[in-house]
Amino acid sequence: MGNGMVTGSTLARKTAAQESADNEPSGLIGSSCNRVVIGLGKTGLSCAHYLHSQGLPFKIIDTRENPPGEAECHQLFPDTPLHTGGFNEQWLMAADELVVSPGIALSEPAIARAIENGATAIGDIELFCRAVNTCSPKKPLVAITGSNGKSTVTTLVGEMVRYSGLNPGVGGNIGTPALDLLNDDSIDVYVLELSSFQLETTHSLRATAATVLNISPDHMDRYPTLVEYHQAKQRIYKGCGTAVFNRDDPLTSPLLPVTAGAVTFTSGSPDLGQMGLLSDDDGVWLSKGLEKQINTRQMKLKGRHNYLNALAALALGEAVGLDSSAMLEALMAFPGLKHRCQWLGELDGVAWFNDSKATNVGASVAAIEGLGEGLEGNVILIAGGDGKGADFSDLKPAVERYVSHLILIGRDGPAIEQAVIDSADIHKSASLDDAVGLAAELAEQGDAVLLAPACASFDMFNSFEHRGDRFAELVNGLILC
Ligand code: UMA
Ligand code: ADP
Repeated sequence: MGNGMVTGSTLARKTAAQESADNEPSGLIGSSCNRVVIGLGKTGLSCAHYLHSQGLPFKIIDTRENPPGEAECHQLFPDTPLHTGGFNEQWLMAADELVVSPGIALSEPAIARAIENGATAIGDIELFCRAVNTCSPKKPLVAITGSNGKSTVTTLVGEMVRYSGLNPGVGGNIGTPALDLLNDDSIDVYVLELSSFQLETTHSLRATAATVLNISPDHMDRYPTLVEYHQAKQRIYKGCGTAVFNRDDPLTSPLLPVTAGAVTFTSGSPDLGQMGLLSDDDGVWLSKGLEKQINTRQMKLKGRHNYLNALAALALGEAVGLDSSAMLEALMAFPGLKHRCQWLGELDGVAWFNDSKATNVGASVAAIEGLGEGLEGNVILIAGGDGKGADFSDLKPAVERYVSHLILIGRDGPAIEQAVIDSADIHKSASLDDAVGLAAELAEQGDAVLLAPACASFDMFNSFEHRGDRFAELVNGLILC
């Protein structure tokens, strides 16, 4: 990981201004608060529903000409002032509180000016936390962030809750806006995936258990350096009960002292009472201290990165009081998520894997190493797309070690080529369809063809799902014909 520029001491030098930005805002909740919701996507719409249900007035701005939630907004909240196609400076400068959607940066000049003018910036997760924190009794809340593995761990913890006979409310960045979960009274435990964007505007989280799974560069088109991205992720630990962090990745360790518990997980041997991996003649075991809990052969999730995800999920589950045997049952049954190192099939001794969700370098490296370690042959890697300003040099060691042919697609293919030059045979394809055809020609028995692009998909597809589905369709076409 080429993130050596960030160290504990760099990050310890937090300025007074940053500290004060971390303080909880007063939470203007009365109807006299001049509130503007920014964004009318999934998040903005969920905020509108929530504020409306609370009888709190608000205006909405979306810079898009036709934001996705516009029709629903007109229909359900016809009296709510809506401004589309740009910012409304007048509304912003008069605002006390901005409820900013994660897709909009706080550094956006119009928003920065309003904050400078005294407006408080919050997000949907802050509204959610204010509501949950004032409920009695307060329901347990598990909060999960990290550069990679968030959705896997969030889903797995949700399953662990379910196997424990409780009702999980799974949401946040994974898809269902957190505020929508408040409509379901039957939820026993909230399990939230939180992005760095959502954490930036969250001040009152106080999760029962929180984790930063790992940190590697991502969203470098939104953050000036890794320091700001790291600081946003660290906000998840604020006021948490148990902090669960990765002993192998110092950037995940809480910057500020954690008042309650802390549990670490590692791919090495665990310390007493901590989570880690122990090996013996029977293979690799997920373990708590010296206690072997489950052999990885009993799990459907594969790859060292997924064993770390499972360790984190077990620690989070324990922190909210889940039953250990129910958690292990959930783990044994969990098949993993689509588009994450998903095995598609085998043809002439060549296995095909869809890891379209590898939208950053860290995820691609984990997939290449996870697959490469167990292969007779080599990895044929298909990569490229919209690199989001990433530095691709961290791909080089994994490519050098495990990849025989690298097939590049998309806008940032040339940037990847520059970064890994001479590490593998490099080919360029004009489309994913061509790349799959070429991979089929190049692959030899014992090889694996892996789509792990290290890039977002938006230059060629609507989403990573669209890209992964097309890949699966092409591979199925090969295998079936
Ligand atoms: N946008 C504008 N103008 C606006 C508002 C938004 O141009 O005024 C653009 C944004 O730049 C972005 C798009 O519209 O390109 C969507 O932004 P949004 O904030 O309206 O997004 P939502 O539809 O509310 O979805 C968000 C998360 N999206 C982002 O953070 C970009 C979803 O995560 C999340 O599932 C949803 O809230 C529910 O919580 C998606 C995501 O890509 C999956 N997340 C990033 C990631 O995982 O890497 C962080
Ligand atoms: P996120 O929600 O953080 O994007 P996902 O669970 O959807 O995480 O996985 C995203 C990508 O990261 C996939 O390519 C997956 O194979 C990879 N991945 C999953 N867990 C880890 C991990 N612990 N470390 C590195 N990469 C991981």
